[in-house]
Amino acid sequence: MAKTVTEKILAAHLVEGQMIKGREIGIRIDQTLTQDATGTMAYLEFEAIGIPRVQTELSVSYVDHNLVQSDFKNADDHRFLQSIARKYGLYFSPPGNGISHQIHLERFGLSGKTLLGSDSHTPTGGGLGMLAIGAGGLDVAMAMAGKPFYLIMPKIFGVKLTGELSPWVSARDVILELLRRLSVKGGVGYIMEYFGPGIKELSVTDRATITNFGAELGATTSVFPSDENTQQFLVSQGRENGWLELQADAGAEYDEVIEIDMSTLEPLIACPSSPDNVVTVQEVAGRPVAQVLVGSCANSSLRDLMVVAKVLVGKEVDPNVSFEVNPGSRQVLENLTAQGDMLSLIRAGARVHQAGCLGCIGMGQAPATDTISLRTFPRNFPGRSGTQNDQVYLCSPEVAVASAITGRITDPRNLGEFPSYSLPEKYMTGDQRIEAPRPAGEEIEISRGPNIAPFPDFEPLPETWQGRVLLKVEDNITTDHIMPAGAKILPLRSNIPAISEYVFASIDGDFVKRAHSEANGMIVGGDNYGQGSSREHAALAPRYLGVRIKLVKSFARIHKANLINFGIVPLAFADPADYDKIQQDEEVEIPGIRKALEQGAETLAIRVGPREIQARIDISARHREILLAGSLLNWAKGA
Ligand code: MIC
Ligand code: SF4
Repeated sequence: MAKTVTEKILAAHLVEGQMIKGREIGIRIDQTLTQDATGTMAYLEFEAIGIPRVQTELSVSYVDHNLVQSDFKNADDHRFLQSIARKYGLYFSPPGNGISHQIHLERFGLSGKTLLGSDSHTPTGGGLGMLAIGAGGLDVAMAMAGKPFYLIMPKIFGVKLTGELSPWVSARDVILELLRRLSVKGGVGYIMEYFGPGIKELSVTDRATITNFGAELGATTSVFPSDENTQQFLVSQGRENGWLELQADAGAEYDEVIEIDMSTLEPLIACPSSPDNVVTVQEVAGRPVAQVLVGSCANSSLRDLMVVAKVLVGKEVDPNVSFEVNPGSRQVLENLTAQGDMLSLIRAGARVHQAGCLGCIGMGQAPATDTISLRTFPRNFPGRSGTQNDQVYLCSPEVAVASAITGRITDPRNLGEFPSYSLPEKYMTGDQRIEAPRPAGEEIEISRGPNIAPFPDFEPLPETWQGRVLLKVEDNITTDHIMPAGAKILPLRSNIPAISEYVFASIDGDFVKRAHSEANGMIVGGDNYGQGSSREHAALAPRYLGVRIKLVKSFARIHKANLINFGIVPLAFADPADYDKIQQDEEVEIPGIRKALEQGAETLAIRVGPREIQARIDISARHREILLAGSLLNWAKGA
């Protein structure tokens, strides 16, 4: 039977189950990546599993998120991660080297391979034709231990690209158009697979912008075929030996198909405060901007920064704008400098930072009160920038630089002719700071700072669960709402008791107090609950506070998996209208919950005072065992 690229990669890695849509499958993972903000916990979990060395073909630990060292905590974590990498046979990329996804694309990603990363933007690797999936840290720890990664066999959404992009319109506009049409829920349950004559117009880094931002569709991942452009990229990286052609067979079938004629696209922008709040730049042009940030795993490749630099030759940014450049990687910085483009950026007034995530996760670069910040980043969820009531817009590097020059949101087509640029045939690869795995058997002491708290113990599921609704929230709640990030909270990622004091801080300042006063808690939510990041702290910290049940209209994929991993039962309203029948502070009981899970029940009755609500429990047999054991770690240890 004719196969899609997705089906080919999945079939080559299938170790459990059958590739029937909607059923659970287990796949072999070739490569893993972690970043520091999720990595510390992932390696504590890996240590708890007790395997002496990583079992993958290649695993990399990156430090890119927690770069501000306002006290010992982040620096301690960096040293912890380095010592772990040395002990367990991983590559280690130290702070200043750049963003995991950009470096992985440049130096490690390979067509046809599977990559599991403890970061939701891992699908960036799909630009190279690999199946790159974001997951919670514990799932990545299991993959490093050589265990399969389990997922629900997704449907495949074919995205047919035709036509050519006009000057000043770029890859970011392609994926903004998809967000505009499909919304932040449009990709849930799907892998997005790109095909059609238009793809040859896109370089690997353009494709990576698309697969990266595709995470905001809620998709499991996104993937491009591997073709001559892929080969050319690997040649430029000195990695031509790793090239493998990978195309969908003629006649391959997709569950859905959507077509984008790229020649009809114009510059687009996502308005505050959701990546799918997309309009044309023309519609919002003229609004004054105070900050323009170019960077992030979505748009900080050499191509993106070169275009910005070329536009700025002989120009200056508006004096009312803080124009900041966050390079994606040390390699990007080296090449930019070698080509002379760095000079144009500095002369034009750019604040050039070290390579890393920085303001994208509120690690500095918070915008001023009541001002507009334009960013080439993937997310503009409320308050994520570090400023309350922020007004963050997401756009292409072209729109960003045009607006930095004028001080207002500007359609870049007003700037006249698009500058010419050429990418090097061979990049300077800048690998000297990536530490290769140490040989097995070396005596390595793990460096553990005082901020690293032991992993909490979680008890098995009780026979009957009784508790209170601690919070009721709306649709599209993000993990940034549940477990905020930013320069103050991120350093607590390796200390669950400390970080749990900030759960739901931006939504309800009394939540933690209420949770402490109740033994057992439940959260009620709307659609697409837990969208956004892969941070397992959004499950771990509420669990630590006694939350054992989440009842919502629907879940985002990674968050649901994280809930199960930490023993929180993910329930969905059998009738979404029942959302109105349960209120915050009500007492709730689920009689016989343990037995129901043991017996494979697909619905559960929830008693809310005198009423009863039916909830669906849509999980695999393996998930049931994990929930009964109280957590994936308990289950894996045979508890
Ligand atoms: C994000 O972009 O939200 C993050 C920060 O990279 C997260 C990971 C985290 O919370 O550490 C993600 O995308 O998974
Ligand atoms: Fe880093 Fe932002 Fe990318 Fe997350 S989205 S990995 S914070 S650059």
